[in-house]
Amino acid sequence: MSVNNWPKFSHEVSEIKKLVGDTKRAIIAGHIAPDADSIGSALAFYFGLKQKGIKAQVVFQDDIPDNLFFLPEAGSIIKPEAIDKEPDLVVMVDCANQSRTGDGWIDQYCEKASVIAIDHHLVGKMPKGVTIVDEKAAAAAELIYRLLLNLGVEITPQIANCLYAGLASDTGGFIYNNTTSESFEIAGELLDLGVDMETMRINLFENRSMPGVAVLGFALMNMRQSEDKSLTWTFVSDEFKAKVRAKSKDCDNIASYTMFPNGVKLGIFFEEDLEEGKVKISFRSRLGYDVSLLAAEFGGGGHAMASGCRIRGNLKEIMPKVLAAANKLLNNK
Ligand SMILES: [Mn+2]
Repeated sequence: MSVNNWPKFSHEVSEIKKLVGDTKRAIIAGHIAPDADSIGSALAFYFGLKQKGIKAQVVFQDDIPDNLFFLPEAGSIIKPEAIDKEPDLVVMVDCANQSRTGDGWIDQYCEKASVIAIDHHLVGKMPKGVTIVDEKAAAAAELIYRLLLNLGVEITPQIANCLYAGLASDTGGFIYNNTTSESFEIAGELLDLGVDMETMRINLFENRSMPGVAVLGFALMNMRQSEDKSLTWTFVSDEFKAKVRAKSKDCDNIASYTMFPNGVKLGIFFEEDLEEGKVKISFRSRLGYDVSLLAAEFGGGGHAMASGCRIRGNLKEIMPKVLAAANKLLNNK
């Protein structure tokens, strides 16, 4: 695909060109519980704006996961309260929904500034401003890559590494169904532009903390499967987390193991966090069961095959409700 051939979004691209040309200060935000795609895409766009002489700050409400600090400039990412000057441009990446960026901190900025949203999730209400939403894209990073090229940004090794991290992570290392020939095409181009594969693999797919290994073991030991095998679920209790000194971040990337038992169609991972008074829930699915519906039912979001939500309460209260909803989804298809 040639650089300037992105017919699907040519109108949006020219709108964004205009906006960027008028911008002096920007903030770039991603979604809560940030992942490599949200952070990598935000940082890549930050470097792109910097090339254009624009002062930008990358803002996330939630902490950056430890394993993603290897991304260039990840250490400069700020919390909303640290925004020091009014931006004239707000960019949302990997989420096109103001509410996905947190508890509403972004609303005041969106009211006054121009807004750009780049996303590959199912989006309910579009924000004001210019949106590039493509559910067929495997990662927001794919869209950011095309956009940066169209804006005339030079894809430096820093940008390439940020984008590759998003793409590799959202495709599970290029094995999920969302992976397309275009994903490989873009990955190939990024590789040639300076991606460090070993650093990527270690930070995205290995590098688990020892408490993280312990909670994974607990979750595997406590995994249960419905009689017909279609539903698998497991949990990590607050009690066990305390015992092995595991924090919430040590419980990342456990949900995908619920899809390991044979016969499973839908997997659920529950993480109890009594300090926050919430249970964090991750859904996984295959064979066309849409778990974004399930997450949405409980106020969360995500993709058809991977989604999540947080519910106030403890495991004992929450698990039966969520399992019942999951059974309903399985039985109604
Ligand atoms: Mn994403």
